[in-house]
Amino acid sequence: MAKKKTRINPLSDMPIWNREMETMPRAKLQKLQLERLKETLERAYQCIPFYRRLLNDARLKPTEVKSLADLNRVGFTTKQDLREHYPFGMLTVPLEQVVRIHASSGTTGKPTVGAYNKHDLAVWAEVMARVYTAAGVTKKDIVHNAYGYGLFTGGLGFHLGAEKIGATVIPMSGGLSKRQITLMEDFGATVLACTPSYALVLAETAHETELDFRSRMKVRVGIFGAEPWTEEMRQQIQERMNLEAFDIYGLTEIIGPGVSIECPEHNGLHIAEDHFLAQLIDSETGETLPNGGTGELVITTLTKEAMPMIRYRTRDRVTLTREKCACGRTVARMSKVQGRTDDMLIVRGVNVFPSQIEEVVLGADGVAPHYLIVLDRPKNELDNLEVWVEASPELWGLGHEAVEHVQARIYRDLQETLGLSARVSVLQPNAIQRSEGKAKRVIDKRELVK
Ligand code: DLL
Repeated sequence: MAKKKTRINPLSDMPIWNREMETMPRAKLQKLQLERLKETLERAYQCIPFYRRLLNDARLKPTEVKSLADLNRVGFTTKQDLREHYPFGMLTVPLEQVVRIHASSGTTGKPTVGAYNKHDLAVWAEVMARVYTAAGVTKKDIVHNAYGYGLFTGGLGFHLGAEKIGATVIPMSGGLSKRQITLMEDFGATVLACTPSYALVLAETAHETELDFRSRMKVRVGIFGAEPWTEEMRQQIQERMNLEAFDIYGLTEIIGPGVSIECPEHNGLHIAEDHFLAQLIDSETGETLPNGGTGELVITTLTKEAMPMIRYRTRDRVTLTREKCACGRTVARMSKVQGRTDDMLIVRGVNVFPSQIEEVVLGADGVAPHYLIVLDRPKNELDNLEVWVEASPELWGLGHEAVEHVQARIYRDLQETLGLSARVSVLQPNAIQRSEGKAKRVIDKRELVK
């Protein structure tokens, strides 16, 4: 895990929202997890036929669970399972006890549903309070929340946590970027919450309106997540916005944002392990991987009531460690998401992760941090990989030769990193469409051609 130097406050000054839970000795934490696991399994077994089957197949009665390792005998829950039980087949409570529904739009088929009873909303507020506190946010802060409000969990999840810690929250949602900049300045926002790609759009909008973000804005903390982003992207955002950027992770199926968050060490994201039991598996074999390994993150909720998840396959690839962090937290830490197991592109037989391309593109001089990966398969030909990047206005101003030079450089770097050649196009500024939420970085036309 790459360690970041930027730190605004010394660690010793950093409060921890729930010191008891976040710094609990591991043996004690595991005992608590086991207790909660048994309760969750019992609840799921009694109320949800799908889980009763899963546990019966593993010949495991919830009352017979003796250790956390027993869970390894149980099969997985996948997105497909949720789809088959859409919309409310995974509820343990009657709908009248459900007070909130969220959903995330998938690329195919029906959305994935998340349902909460009152207790679940309290859990969510608690883990989001930990998120803010880990990022150094307090009730004195003004949180500009530009995550989308609505079915997406980002907006309301960040809203809930900000209210829990007593901060002032501006419920902006996404879009209308110029207005966002104006209000951020007028209201004196000190915290920005949005996707990393939208943070860059806001930085750019400020630049276009000739507002010097670095000197005019009071924003000192950014809490960015919901999509993969690299260390290079973090550098760009921190540089342009003069803030400390924290990575936050979460997913609708588990609770929304708040599953894990970086602390000022920036050395992995702390998982709220008293609520979410994290395991790592080899996504090919399904085998559990040891501490320190890299694989697919699998999560079992320990306190969610309305819609518990048992061994949910996130498809997110991370490294997991359980070593104590210098900040004092003892809970497991995951690396930045290194990609999704279903994100991997196979180009001419070579495995390519979009994050590898992002690292090269954002590490290059003279280009803006916006890019698009386009895949095509012309009839009877090999896959065609194109990477579109935008020139910075400065580079564009230098003319054709300078642009070609940068293009050739990126081409060489990509060839070295990926082991295959990609056609690189450095385009004029603003040529690539901006996003207000999760950025779409890959256009795979191969599926359309088939
Ligand atoms: O994206 C929840 C969220 C909202 C997280 C706001 C953080 C901030 P979904 O829409 O269900 O939920 O998408 C979940 O997004 O499985 C990951 O693949 C990806 N993802 C979420 N956070 C990160 C992150 C929200 N920090 C899916 N880095 C997950 C990389 C992330 N990928």
